[in-house]
Amino acid sequence: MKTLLITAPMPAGYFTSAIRAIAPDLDLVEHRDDLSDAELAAIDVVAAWRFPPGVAARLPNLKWVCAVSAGVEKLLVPELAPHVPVSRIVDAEQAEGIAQYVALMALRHARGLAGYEAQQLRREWRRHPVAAVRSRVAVLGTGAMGSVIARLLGQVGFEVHGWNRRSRPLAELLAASEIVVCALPLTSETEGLLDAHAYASMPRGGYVINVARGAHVVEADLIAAVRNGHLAGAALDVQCREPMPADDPLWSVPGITITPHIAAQSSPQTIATQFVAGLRRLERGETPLQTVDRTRGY
Ligand code: OXD
Repeated sequence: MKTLLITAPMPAGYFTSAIRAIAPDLDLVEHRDDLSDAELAAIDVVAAWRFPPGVAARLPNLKWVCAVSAGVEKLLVPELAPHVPVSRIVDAEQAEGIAQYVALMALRHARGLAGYEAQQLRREWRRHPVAAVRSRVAVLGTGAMGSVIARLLGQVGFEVHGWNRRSRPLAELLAASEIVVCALPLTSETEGLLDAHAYASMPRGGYVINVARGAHVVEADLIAAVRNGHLAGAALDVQCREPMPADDPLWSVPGITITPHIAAQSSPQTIATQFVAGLRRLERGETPLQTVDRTRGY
């Protein structure tokens, strides 16, 4: 079977080497914009982060799409033939890494570290009352990522409440949460969930941590809520525009910390191992593992 790798912005070479190391027999093609219709018609499988516009419609013999990521929303394009299964990567190490990032940002906020960093810049040695962290945190998403995040936050002292689409109304939980963590899949139901209404529901001084997808957050509303002092700030590992351009207004909002989608990554080796296992199943006529429900979006 012939596999097309579409991994940008990560160079495909990392994945090609990792796959070749465990399955040298596989026929791999790295995506280029000038691939012809005949070259695309010969593709059986795609391993990808996102489909470039129009490519999914030019793959008449496609049998499987394997995301090189935990989230698959960039692959669920309307042109993708409905019978093609889509799998995702499930990586316990990645979930742990994301949970560590969330704990870091939640503790940094709850322990007031930004204030001490500002004091240091002023060479000011000043103590303030301090207590062990007990803040209430809402973790939106109770799946593979959300559950690991919730467990680690609980271990370091936060009072954690998970939320998913079957839970109580979101506004009610937000009103009782000093910190809100977004670990949801991006679907038509969750896009823009964290908007002006959601921020207004949170208590004054609230803090938002997003490790899911930029589009969960209405960025203009977040900036307004932080600039007007209702929210203390946010840590955004994901943004609506990635890579985030230098003129993006999010860069310069005091209280908002930006990181470039690095909360955690699956290694090319882990992705290669799961991809090859799925491909071997496909070759035996079986369905690959970790397929998503395409109508639900995760
Ligand atoms: C993701 C990933 O889905 O990095 O963001 O796996």
